[in-house]
Amino acid sequence: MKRLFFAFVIVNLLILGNLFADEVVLDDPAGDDNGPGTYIYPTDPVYKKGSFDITKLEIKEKGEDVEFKLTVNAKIEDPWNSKSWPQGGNGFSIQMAFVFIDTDHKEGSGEEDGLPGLNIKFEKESFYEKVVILSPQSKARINDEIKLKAEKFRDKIVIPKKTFVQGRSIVAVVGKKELGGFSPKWGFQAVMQSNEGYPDKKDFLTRKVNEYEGPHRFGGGSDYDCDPHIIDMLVSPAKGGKDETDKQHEILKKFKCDPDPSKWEIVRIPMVYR
Ligand SMILES: [Ca+2]
Ligand SMILES: [Ca+2]
Ligand SMILES: [Ca+2]
Repeated sequence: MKRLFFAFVIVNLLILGNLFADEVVLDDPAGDDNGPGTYIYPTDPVYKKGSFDITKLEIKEKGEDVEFKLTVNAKIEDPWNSKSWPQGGNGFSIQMAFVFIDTDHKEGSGEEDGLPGLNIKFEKESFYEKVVILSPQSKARINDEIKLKAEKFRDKIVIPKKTFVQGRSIVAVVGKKELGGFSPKWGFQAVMQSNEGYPDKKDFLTRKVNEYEGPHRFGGGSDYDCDPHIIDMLVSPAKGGKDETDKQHEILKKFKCDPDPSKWEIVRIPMVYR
């Protein structure tokens, strides 16, 4: 009897333990993988329908780690065989995503500018403290890119311990220490890009959005670097409703282009807070 009682207590503790492990689940509607509503995928057949369409971001505390699981609306493939790349890749090829995190939700506190090549800024209440990179590239390649193009962001960038694929999801495991802890009350924003192995000299492994799509270029934007180079993002309340598609389009349309770069206006994007 006593033994049975202890088994009962242990089972309950395990259940409670799981309840107390923090988790955030954010949904995104399908079919809004067109940025401000106009973007078109590159024409090469590797860019399969739905590959850049975020449907869910799950963030789970797991002991000393935090797991970021980003799901898209297509099976994730590795058409360029990333594991054969010079420094070895993570088993996918065309996607790259960034999870920006606002840990203090204080106006004006943190970094305002998105990483080079994204052409985005954050709203004043949502400047970020950390950004987790979900990339098929090796840690060595990402570190090389930081050195070349993103020194200013070095203390914000978090390269996962490991990144791998599970069906339609990219999973990244990050040390909690590197995030400075974990709280489900933090603000999160996942933006979808495409991994470009031969990026422009200022772009952080990102693929460009131009006026017209090409084999390896998104279309429906501008040839100047004034349009947001993100294909999909999260919007509050992150429940996956149709209203979130409209809101995303509205936010990402607010850029201005001009032959004179001093007249450009870059979009400002929000975070999602639970
Ligand atoms: Ca989506
Ligand atoms: Ca902040
Ligand atoms: Ca979206």
